[in-house]
Amino acid sequence: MALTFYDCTPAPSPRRTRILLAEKGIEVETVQIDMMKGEQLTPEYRAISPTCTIPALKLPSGAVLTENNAITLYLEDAFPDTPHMLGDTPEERGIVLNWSLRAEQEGLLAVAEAFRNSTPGMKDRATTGPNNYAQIPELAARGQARLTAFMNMMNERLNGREFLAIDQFSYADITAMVTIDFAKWVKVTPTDDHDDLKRWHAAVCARPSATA
Ligand SMILES: N[C@@H](CCC(=O)N[C@@H](CS)C(=O)NCC(=O)O)C(=O)O
Repeated sequence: MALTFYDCTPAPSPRRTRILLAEKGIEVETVQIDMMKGEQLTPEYRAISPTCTIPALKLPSGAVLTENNAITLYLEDAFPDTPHMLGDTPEERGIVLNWSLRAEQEGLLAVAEAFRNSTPGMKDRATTGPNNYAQIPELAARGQARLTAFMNMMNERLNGREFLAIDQFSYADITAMVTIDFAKWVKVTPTDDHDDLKRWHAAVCARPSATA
């Protein structure tokens, strides 16, 4: 089954897809989209992904998924014999998605808010997508504050737990791991108080998929 994955190696969002693919052992054809050259905004890529974002996954039918959450749901159902990244029961699926969405909304988007509103190279690119928006410095400060709250929340959640959502590695761990690594871009790392967060992060980073 031919799947085409639109990737950009240095960027955090397609890394979520790469880790998922590696954990599940799914082969895809990969096309690199160079964001440093603005390739995500070209008419050619816009015809594939109108959101002008990476990742995107083209399915055998020609349909294109532009959201990690949709890509994960699709791959989980289309390849049921590969390791389950959303758990094994309806309850686990709900819990995994719940925690992945929390990591995305409270963590990943906080880093993006801090990064995109403070980085000189992102001037007028404060959001992704086809339209340009000016930076708002206050949003950079808010993103930093939200990120600190996220790390505290994660540390608390991981107390006495091996994984973020359920008793096995899941999509929630992928989203959260990518978020903690992305936070380095805005110079935020777990502190000495974050023992459980650091233990969990070291363990998930030791998995072979982390280097995908
Ligand atoms: N909804 C997407 C968001 C993807 C996203 O924000 N990707 C970034 C790279 S990490 C992007 O495409 N940026 C394009 C830009 O900055 O113009 C997902 O999580 O799958």
